[in-house]
Amino acid sequence: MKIYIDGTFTSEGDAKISVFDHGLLYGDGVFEGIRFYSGGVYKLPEHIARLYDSAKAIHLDIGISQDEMIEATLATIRENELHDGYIRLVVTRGAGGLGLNPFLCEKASVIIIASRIQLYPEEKYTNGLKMATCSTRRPAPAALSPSVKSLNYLNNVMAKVEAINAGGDEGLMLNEQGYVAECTGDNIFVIKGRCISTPPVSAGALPGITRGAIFDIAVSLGRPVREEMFTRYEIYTADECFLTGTAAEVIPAVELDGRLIGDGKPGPITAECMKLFKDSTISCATPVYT
Ligand code: PXG
Repeated sequence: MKIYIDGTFTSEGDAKISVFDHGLLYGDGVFEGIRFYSGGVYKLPEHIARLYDSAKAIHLDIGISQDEMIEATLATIRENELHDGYIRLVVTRGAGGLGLNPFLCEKASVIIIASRIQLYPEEKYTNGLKMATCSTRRPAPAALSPSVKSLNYLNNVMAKVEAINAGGDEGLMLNEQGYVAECTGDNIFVIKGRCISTPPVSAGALPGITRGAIFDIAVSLGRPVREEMFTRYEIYTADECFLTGTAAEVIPAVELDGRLIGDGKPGPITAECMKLFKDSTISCATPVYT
């Protein structure tokens, strides 16, 4: 694999950054995970806009324009001659001193890695995931906005550890008030009767790109998504539940904390959303090869 670092392609073995980079020392930086399907990058401008919003929020000057970032992303896929896969954009604060002050870092570093990702085995898309509630809460907005996709994912990593130790595939994360926020790397949707609901961003959810795609799909199904606060009760008693994320795409969740959701099988609206999402991956793409 060829890795893009600050405008240059390097072979995987030679792709290295400074041990003084504040991305490593303090988790000081931002990232994006993006999919490409059949030579088209899914919702590329949306992902790049979110990356620049995350950077703005942490007072990080990426140093290149959004258009240049789009071109660099496409160039990395071309360089590796890929048609289907996953692309990780990482922007670090850059090399600085052994002190927090980010203004002493000379300039941000941009790293682009094209690869593959399979988060869950195929069987989980057919039979659904098991979730466990984590005692690790989403950070309060006054600590670090949950909308920032920062390199500091330790909170999510700790929640994932809890979920796995509890025998779950994915961990449900609550906010400080005990309302459902999202999962460790995915947004969550519940369906009850004709209603599809998901927590608002203000509950601690990342404004997921896949989440946004489901909003459009739900409108096309004549049942727009309701953004509302809910607790675990609404998941235990839901008819259906599914998770969304770039890596996971749309995946059914059939159990939470030992309770079956609905009849414990993926439901029909989930199946419809999975199918319509697959269709949308082709129609919302920026071509890599023209
Ligand atoms: N919530 C969080 C905390 C995330 O990190 C999502 C929701 C879904 O957002 P998108 O825009 O992808 O629909 C994410 C994204 C992983 C992994 O390895 C997870 C994400 C991205 C890349 C890798 O689990 N999560």
